[in-house]
Amino acid sequence: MIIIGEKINGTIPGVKKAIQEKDEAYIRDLAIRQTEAGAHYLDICASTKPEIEAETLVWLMNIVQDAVDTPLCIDSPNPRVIEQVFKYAKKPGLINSVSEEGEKCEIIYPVIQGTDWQVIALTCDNRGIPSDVQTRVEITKVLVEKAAKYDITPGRIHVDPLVMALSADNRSLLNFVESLNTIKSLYPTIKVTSGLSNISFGMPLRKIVNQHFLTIAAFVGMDSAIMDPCNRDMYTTLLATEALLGRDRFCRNFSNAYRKNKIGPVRVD
Ligand code: THG
Repeated sequence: MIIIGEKINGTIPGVKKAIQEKDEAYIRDLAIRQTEAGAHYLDICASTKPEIEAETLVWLMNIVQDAVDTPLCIDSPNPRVIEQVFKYAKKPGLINSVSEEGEKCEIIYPVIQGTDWQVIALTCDNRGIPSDVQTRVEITKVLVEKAAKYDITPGRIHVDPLVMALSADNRSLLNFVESLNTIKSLYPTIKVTSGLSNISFGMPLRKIVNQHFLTIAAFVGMDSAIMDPCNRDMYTTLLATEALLGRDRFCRNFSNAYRKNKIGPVRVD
């Protein structure tokens, strides 16, 4: 599983405060801790008011890149902001995200044309987030076809089918699985991603529900997850699931992580 560390996000109160107080050490610590916990990419989301979003993102990106070598996942709802800050990334990473809303593809795809950058593609459009599988698949087709015009192959696209809250839509997980299967049958090399926390919105014991979502999603072939790798229960769920799915030879990662007197977890790819 490709882990996209979610903790540098201005919607989290501690991060919001660090941004306001220009607390570099706080951000640096989050970058180091997530990297040491096994993150392959670090999501960077400013979530400030629009006037200062770009400068805040650049500030965050510089701190993170001075602290760790982990590639970035640049997270903004505004494609013009991504376009502006892109040049401050020191190595190729992930763009979060394009969708069929507005001119997102037309702005972002040319920026990553001819690079090794990958992109998260949300299955939503100007009508909003679809609740059915068919519309998700149709939007994916358009996003992939538009990408091809800029030589962006399906292998560089992580489709995020935007899982709904299970408490609002009883078929949320089942629709996610069906979307993943249909999208992968159309484009075998495409990647599927998801945040882990939306599914449990409005439920008690959210973290337990999120962990079980991760297990099922990994089982059906989700490629990447936007998650908190520093959350021990979530990371343990991931290691146990990888072992159960035969992706951890001799259960070495799992054993190294949790047998007494052993060093901490090694990365799971
Ligand atoms: N898809 C895509 N991008 C996304 C999301 C998605 N970006 C934003 C969001 N969803 C994913 N990021 C977060 C960041 C923080 C939290 C949830 C989602 C969060 N964090 C708590 C904290 O750090 O305090 C608790 C974390 C924990 O312990 O599990 O809630 O869906 N493409």
